[in-house]
Amino acid sequence: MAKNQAESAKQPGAPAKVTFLEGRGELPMIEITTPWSTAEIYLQGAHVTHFMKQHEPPLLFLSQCSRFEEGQPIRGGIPIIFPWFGPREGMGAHGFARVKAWELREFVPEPDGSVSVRLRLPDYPEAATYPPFELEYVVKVSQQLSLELIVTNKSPEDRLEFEESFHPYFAVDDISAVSVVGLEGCTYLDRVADFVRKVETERGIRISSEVDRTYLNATGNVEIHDARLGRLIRMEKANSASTVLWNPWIAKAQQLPDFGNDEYCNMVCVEPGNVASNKIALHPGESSSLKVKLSTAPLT
Ligand code: TA6
Repeated sequence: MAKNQAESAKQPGAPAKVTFLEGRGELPMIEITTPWSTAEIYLQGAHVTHFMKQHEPPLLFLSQCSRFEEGQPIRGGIPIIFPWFGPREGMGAHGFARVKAWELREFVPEPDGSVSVRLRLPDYPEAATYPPFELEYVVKVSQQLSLELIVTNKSPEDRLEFEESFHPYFAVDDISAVSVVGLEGCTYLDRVADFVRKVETERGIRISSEVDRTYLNATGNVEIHDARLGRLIRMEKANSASTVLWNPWIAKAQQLPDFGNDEYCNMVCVEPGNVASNKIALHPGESSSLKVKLSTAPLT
């Protein structure tokens, strides 16, 4: 590419580039390039596996050991959790939306060079035990990464009850130099202590062992301060009452077949959603919209 073309491509306003290709494991994938960033979305699970601003390290962690097989969860990126959170007898953890193929509905390149991709979960047998619903997902790629999960109860008479969450794996340089800010004062269920209810007392939460906490009625925004990288990751959320914080640490990392033994050092999950007592119930015809905007800034 000639220099002037390269420069024009970097100026806001150059059209976004959207490419459809076979990704890892020959799974269909959408590759997106904007004037500010690149992103990748696999149709399996409508899974955002990559987002990176120019001149920055990737925002998202993706395990070197992740599977890329039909029907298997991808380890890393941003799994979509629906219609249940956590384990369920005889079924995969975190619902079926993340392991099924989604349909691409449309992609809309904007004049400023950003692009929005809309995907839909087709009807699958796994949904048979739920009232009829529509599940759509909109991913907007620009200098930030904006996500919206839209659930509509299509039943004429039944309530639709579900849990939902984004499950982003954020990339960090070294977990020992990371603090998570924004959950102080919130009540949480501590999974590593038999789901005992506790209150968060730390303004900046540091992680030095397995952490698996479901913060309830936690509607506030959260920041991840990465002192080694000098980066602040900001998670602004709307219509989300719960936030889960997870790092597997050493023992759990060794138990996960699709996760490297030492990869716990380079990731933290901060998961905006509506789970546990914050789960959602929609009346017939009602819709919900879980929104999150992910951005980065220098950590000053
Ligand atoms: O979000 C926290 C959590 O529920 C942890 O308990 C751990 O199981 C993590 O999700 C990963 O779940 P997965 O099903 O992707 O292995």
